[in-house]
Amino acid sequence: MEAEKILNDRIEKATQNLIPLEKMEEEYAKLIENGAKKGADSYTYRVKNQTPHCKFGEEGICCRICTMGPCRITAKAPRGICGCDVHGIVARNYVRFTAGGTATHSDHGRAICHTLYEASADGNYHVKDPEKLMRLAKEWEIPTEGRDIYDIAHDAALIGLEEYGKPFGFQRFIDRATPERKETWIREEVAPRAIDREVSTDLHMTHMGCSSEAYALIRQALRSGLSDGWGGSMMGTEMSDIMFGTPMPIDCEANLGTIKADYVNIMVHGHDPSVSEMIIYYSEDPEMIQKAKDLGAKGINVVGVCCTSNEVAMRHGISMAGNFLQQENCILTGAIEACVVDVQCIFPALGPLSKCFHTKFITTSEIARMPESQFIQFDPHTAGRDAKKIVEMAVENYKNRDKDSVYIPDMKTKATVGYSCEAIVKQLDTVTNSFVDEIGTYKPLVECVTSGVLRGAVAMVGCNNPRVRADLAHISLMKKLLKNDIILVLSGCSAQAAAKAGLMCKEAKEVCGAGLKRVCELADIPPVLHMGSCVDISRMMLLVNYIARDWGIDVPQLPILGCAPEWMSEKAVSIGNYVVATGIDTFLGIVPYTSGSQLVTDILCGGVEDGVQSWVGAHFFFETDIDKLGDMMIERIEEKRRALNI
Ligand code: BF8
Ligand code: SF4
Repeated sequence: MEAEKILNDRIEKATQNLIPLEKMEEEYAKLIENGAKKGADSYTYRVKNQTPHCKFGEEGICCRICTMGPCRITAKAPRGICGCDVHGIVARNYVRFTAGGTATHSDHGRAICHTLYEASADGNYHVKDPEKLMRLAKEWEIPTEGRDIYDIAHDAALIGLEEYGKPFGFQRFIDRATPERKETWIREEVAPRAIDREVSTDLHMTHMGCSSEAYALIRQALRSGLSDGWGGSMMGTEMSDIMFGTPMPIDCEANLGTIKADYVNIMVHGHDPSVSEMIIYYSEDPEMIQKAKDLGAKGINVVGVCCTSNEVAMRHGISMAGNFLQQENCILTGAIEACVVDVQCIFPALGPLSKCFHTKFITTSEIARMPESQFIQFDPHTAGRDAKKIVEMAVENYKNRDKDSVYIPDMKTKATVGYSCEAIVKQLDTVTNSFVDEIGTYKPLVECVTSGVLRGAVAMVGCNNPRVRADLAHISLMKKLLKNDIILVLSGCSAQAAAKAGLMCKEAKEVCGAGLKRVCELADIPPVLHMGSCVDISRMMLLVNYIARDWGIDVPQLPILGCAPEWMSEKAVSIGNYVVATGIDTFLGIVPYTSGSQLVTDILCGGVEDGVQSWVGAHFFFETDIDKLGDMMIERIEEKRRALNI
């Protein structure tokens, strides 16, 4: 009786935390309607104006890389003016799309290295995880004996920066992969060299009159992706952990209900934690809080959007107001005093939108300059002063809020976030207590999979995209996989989709199959593990390689898949390339601009003998029917299990 009561209580608690998508959509529609009265635009209106999309663009068959064009491939015109065929054009476009993503993630990593280079005991930025720094120093053979921690940090930052342009060899981080992966990459000529070199090679190969052979181009797309996942992104993750702390499980809240009516609200949005960390620091400054109180607010509330949200949630428990397609909704509440952005995934719409309210839209990076914003350039030397100024501006702006036009939907869920590799190992240690080496052991997890208690794992990542109902693909897929005892690791906007729906809390075990539920109880974890922002997909790559090491099999044999059901950005294609090249089958719910070439599709999706499958042991799957995509993933996991005789 008692057990039954406990179970009922749990289910009740879990369902309270699960907000149905329909309820969320009703609230978003209300916000858009209220906003329209103030002249606010919304992506939902703009989508209508842009539909139907250009078919040539969608299929990737338009080439505009020289001014003899643009050339568009049709039945009547099967070649461009230079003679390039459709496969060359589609593959070149694919490489250029990848280059955008690789450059973006990697430049983020570079910026973090620069910040670490400027860190000092009495400066704006510090070393918060000296142990991680020491591990990296050992890996990179940086002398540590008797040296000041900041001297070691500067050496690490410098070596990190040199990875971008070193003239010879491969990227250092590929030594972290299993020997089999490294050998495969070198054998297949996709091992990444200097990070910037791969982006240059992308652009050089795709210049007019260079490569037009699809196989060679797709190979380069993989190499470019690898220079992101095992280069620039990993650099971003590593140096951020050293400076801001390696994430450990922490509770937070999610969705628009985390914006507080009687507080000064500051929304941090973008990707680079160097900005948001400083804003948080000053939002906790007693002088600032007193100022807010003097103006009638109860205090200062910081909320996050997009990957910045992941960065600050997993290190400080800051609320996740939402993901990519939620950014306008936040401003539409009328309760945001300042929207502070750094780089990537920021709608240019936010400038004009903020003008419909009292919101100050503040840009902070020369990389992301936007009309109708106030630009305050962030720099490691002046970051403290600038952040203080921004927080002060937000506080003072509270008095300009039109309280009658505030509408904050009453939607808020609990989430537990911050499962870095270090955190996962620590959690597993509580189950087995078996210290092996500095990396730790994932053997208990392997045992759960080999015994069949867990069927496998899926890394679900990526954006929202108005091509599908926002979050629907994420949430429905997650529920389906959880029910089938497949554990999930999440990052990027997929993570916030889960958190908003209430799937990222421990009570969500109630929606899982019996095996996964048992694992969650034993290890005291949610069934959906938050691993961070999009650059933190590098954490997932390490996790998968460590699991392969502890299992004693190759990565492509693992019943582990990648999935991006609602992706939209160039970064996502770069990610897809390195996830596949790491040996992990990757399932996409949005088709890249490749459908114009059957050959390119086949090379990517295992349809030809000589393609990514034969090169790296994994391939892409494209399927826009999300239910079908879920079935395909479950079947693929079972297929891998059968091959392993488990
Ligand atoms: O890098 S998941 S919408 S926020 S691109 Fe952007 Fe996509 Fe979100 Fe982070 Ni990743
Ligand atoms: Fe046309 Fe060739 Fe120039 Fe492309 S490179 S625009 S296909 S002529």
